[in-house]
Amino acid sequence: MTDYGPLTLHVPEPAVRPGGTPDFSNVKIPKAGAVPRPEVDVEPETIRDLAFSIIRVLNRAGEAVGPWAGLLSDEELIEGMRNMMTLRTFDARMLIAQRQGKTSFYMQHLGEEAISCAFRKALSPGDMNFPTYRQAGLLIAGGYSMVDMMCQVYSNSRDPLKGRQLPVMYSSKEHGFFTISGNLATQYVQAVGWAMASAIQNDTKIAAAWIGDGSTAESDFHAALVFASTYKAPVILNIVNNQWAISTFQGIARGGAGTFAARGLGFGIPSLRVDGNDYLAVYAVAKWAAERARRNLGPTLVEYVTYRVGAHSTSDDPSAYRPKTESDAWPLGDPIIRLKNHLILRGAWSEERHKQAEAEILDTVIAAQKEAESYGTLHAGAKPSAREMFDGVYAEMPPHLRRQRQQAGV
Ligand SMILES: Cc1ncc(C[n+]2csc(CCOP(=O)(O)OP(=O)(O)O)c2C)c(N)n1
Ligand SMILES: [Mg+2]
Repeated sequence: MTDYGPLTLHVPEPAVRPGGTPDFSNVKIPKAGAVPRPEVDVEPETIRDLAFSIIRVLNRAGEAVGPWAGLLSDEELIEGMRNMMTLRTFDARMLIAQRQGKTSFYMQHLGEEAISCAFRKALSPGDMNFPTYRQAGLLIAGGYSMVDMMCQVYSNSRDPLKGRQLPVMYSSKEHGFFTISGNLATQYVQAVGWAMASAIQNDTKIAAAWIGDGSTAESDFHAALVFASTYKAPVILNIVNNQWAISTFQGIARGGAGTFAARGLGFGIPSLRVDGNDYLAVYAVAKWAAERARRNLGPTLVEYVTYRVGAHSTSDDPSAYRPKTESDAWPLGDPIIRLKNHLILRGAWSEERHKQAEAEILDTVIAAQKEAESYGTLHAGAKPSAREMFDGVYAEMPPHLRRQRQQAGV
């Protein structure tokens, strides 16, 4: 008879704790330009390696190299730069506004700006994103009004969502930005369903699903992959791996898969990993995946490897669970500095132009903020009318709601 010992449970542990020395030796980083660029109609099983590598364009010297480079002009890159700088400035102002009590809550993108800003460029009018709270770059880069965004954050009288949503949970059908749901991973099933509907109607529009590393542990993520792979839905399945899910490190949701991109392989879905702090690489991969969807070749799964530099939200204090200097040790650098260095090397930008752009952008964001605040903030000025809370749910208001509205006297 075999003598079995007691069973034990494996609980993955982060490499370091607060006070320790940051360690990213688990993030294997290939040289920029090293990963091949397959044709979009490639057989998925022939590119399985791409789920375990990292597609990179910008090298340490700031040059754009390899088969994924060469897609964007100076003007387009400068526009991308300004979009990322605008998002960072918008975040900084809203963070202060939260500390001043002008809103109850805010969530920043610090370090992740390249992902939503560059991805937006790969989409066409009519395509639909199903975003989480960390893709406001889709709106900024898509030309949505910053005043409207701020009014939503302030839940004021001009809030397009009338105070019904948590701050930062924007919605704009016209800008391809489906209403954010706080229930994580629901975005995946909804995006795949929307993409299937587009195909059923023989339309040409594609969808983009968004999820964080931690949220891939939800069953909705896996259910969505079944439908996407079976029906070859025209959808881009984005996973933003920023290393953290509030205080939980990415190793918990990733488990034994090696990478998040590897999750797609079991479904036969082409799965790529990309340097999420490299504007050029994010754009090139998003464009590749969008092309596959448009040519009716089916879904693509993309893992963006990045780092959440800021706190999870204004309700979080990361010093309780990770070393304070961890973001400085992140080996893929800062997306704005990397694009800035590249543009300077191309002769299309300079330190002076960068400073000037920073000042101009700050002025624009402050002007938007002043206008938004003239319509009220959380505790001051005008608010959405209480009467409106009864609107917009039913085509015809049922009697019990009419009664409640009368009782409220609004
Ligand atoms: C279904 C569900 N479970 C839990 C939460 C609470 N929650 C909000 S954000 C978050 C962490 C998500 O981390 P990740 O998916 O990595 O995204 P990130 O915040 O890093 O962008 C959790 C657990 C939620 N909103 N929805
Ligand atoms: Mg995360």
